[in-house]
Amino acid sequence: MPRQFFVGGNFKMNPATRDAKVALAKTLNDATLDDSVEVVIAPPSIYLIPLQEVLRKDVKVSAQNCYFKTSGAFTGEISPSMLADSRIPYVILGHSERRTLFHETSVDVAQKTRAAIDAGLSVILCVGETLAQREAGETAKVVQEQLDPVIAALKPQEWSKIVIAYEPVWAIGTGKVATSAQAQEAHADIRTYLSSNVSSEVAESTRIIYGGSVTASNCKELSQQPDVDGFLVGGASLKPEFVNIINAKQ
Ligand code: G2H
Repeated sequence: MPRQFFVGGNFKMNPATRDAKVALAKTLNDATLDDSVEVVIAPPSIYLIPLQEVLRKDVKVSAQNCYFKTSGAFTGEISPSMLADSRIPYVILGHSERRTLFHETSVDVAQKTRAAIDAGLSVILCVGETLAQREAGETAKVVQEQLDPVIAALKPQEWSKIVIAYEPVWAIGTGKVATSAQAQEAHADIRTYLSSNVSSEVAESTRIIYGGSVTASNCKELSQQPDVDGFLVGGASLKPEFVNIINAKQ
């Protein structure tokens, strides 16, 4: 079965006001979107429920993070079961900003992934190398090390709830997008690794999306790569051009 194209909008801690977020929802509500694409937007957690209420029903929402415990004395955290209870279907885990600024390890990310799956959520699992790691020829190794604890934590059938976002750190918010050849190579390497370490079925069916300075002008070429199954979009998801990115395959 062909993999469904997936486009996520990661708002990060943007834009500043509720009105601006409602305006983004309105842009999506009024747009003609390719109905073969799964579209998910990830606003800051305080806006998940209000945005879900105003958004068209074929656009889903995602949290940008969660904790791995169900409840308890964890000030400032949100649990996967709370997201599920609020009918939030997705959570982004392992974004490089979480790994770098908030010191999340790949083991932490795997623990959160396990908890999210247990709560019934789907996960947008982010992996990717730094510029120094790429220049040292370590891209595949770094990504594999990020995937290993998740592979150990999940049963093969649970991979249907995972979308892998390959996001080279050097391309995030920098305007320096990976070339379509670089993205294709990294995505194909991930698929080969899943085939050897989970199963060929999981490798074939898991969506691997690209993130890092995706815009309306570079998305078409990237979308034509055989192993690029969509995008995780940051800056451009806050602009009307997000609609063009959703419709990249048309
Ligand atoms: C990568 C991406 C979204 P941007 O972080 O996850 O952001 O498109 O701004 O590089």
